[in-house]
Amino acid sequence: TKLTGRTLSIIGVPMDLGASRCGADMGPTAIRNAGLVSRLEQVGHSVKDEGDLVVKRCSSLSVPGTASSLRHLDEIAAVNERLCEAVAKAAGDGRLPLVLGGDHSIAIGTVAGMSSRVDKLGLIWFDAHGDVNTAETTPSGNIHGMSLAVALGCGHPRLTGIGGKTEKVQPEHTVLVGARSLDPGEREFLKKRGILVFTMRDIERLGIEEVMKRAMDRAADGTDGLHLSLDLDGLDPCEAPGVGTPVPGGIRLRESLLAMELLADAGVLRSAEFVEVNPLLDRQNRTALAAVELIGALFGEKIL
Ligand code: 6HN
Ligand code: MN
Ligand code: MN
Ligand code: MN
Repeated sequence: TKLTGRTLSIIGVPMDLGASRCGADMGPTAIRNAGLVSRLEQVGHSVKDEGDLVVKRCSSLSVPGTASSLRHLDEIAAVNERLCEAVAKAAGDGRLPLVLGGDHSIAIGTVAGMSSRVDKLGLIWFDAHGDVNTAETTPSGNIHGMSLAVALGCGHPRLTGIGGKTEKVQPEHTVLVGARSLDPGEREFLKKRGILVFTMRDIERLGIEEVMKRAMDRAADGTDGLHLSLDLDGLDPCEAPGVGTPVPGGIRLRESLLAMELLADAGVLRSAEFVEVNPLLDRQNRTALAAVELIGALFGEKIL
C-alpha cells in the first residue's frame, strides 16, 4: 500500500456524546478549516470529502454518569452503526478512510468497518488514556473511555455487536502509544491481555523512533495492515490544548510528526482517525492545525 496518489475518503463525525465536555462535535469543521483537503491534494492524493454523518443533538449532556451506566448509549450505538457502514463502503471501494472526530467513541464504528474489510487488522492507539474501561470499571460512564475495549470485544453488546465479528482486533496486534493516565481497572485489563503499552516513560527513555518501530512490529507483523486511532490528547496540552481530557507531560508535536512520518514510510496504513479536537477549548485553532500537520505527515508530506 503505497501512500502517494491514493484516493482518500474523509468522513466527519460531529459527535460529543461520548465525552463529558461539549464541543468535540465541532472537531471535523475545525480540522477542515485548518486546510486539510488542500494539504492532502498537494501531496498528490485525490480526496473525496463525504461530509459529516448526522448526529442527534443532545440537550442533556449532563445526563449523570455513574459506574455501570453508559451515557448516551443508544445514540452512540446508532452513529457507530452508520460510521461502520460508511467506512466499510469506502474501504470496499478502494479508498482509504480518514475519519475526523468527534469524541473517541467513534473508534468503535471505524474499527468495526475496517475489520469487516481487512482479514487481520493491526491497531495503533495513540492516546494519553487507555480507553479500555467497561461498565464495571468506568469512573465516568463516558463511552469515549471504552472504545478500545469494545474493539477488543469487551463491553456492552450494543457496541461490540456493531459490524461482523465481536473481536475486531486481537490484543497481540494492538499497541498503545503515549499512555499516562490509566484507571486501575484499565491497568488490569491491559496486563491481563498482554497488550503492548508504551507509556510516556518509555517514549522518554527509548525515543519515539524506537517506540514506533516496536509498535509497528507488533501491529503490522502478521496482519494485513493497520489502523491508526489518534487521540489529540496524546500530544502535550501545551501544543494541543483543545481537548476535553488534557493530561500534562505528553508527546511533543515534533515527536508526533516523526511518528507519522515513520508510519508513512512503512506503507502499512489502511485507515486513520483523528479524534477529540474540541474547538471550544482550543486556542487559535492550534489543535486542529496540529491535526492537519500530523495528517500531512501521515500521508507522505515531505519537508525536502
Ligand atoms: N478519551 N479514563 C477516563 C474515563 O472516563 O474513562 C478518561 C477517558 C478519556 C477518553 O480521551 O478518549
Ligand atoms: Mn454538544
Ligand atoms: Mn485520550
Ligand atoms: Mn482516547
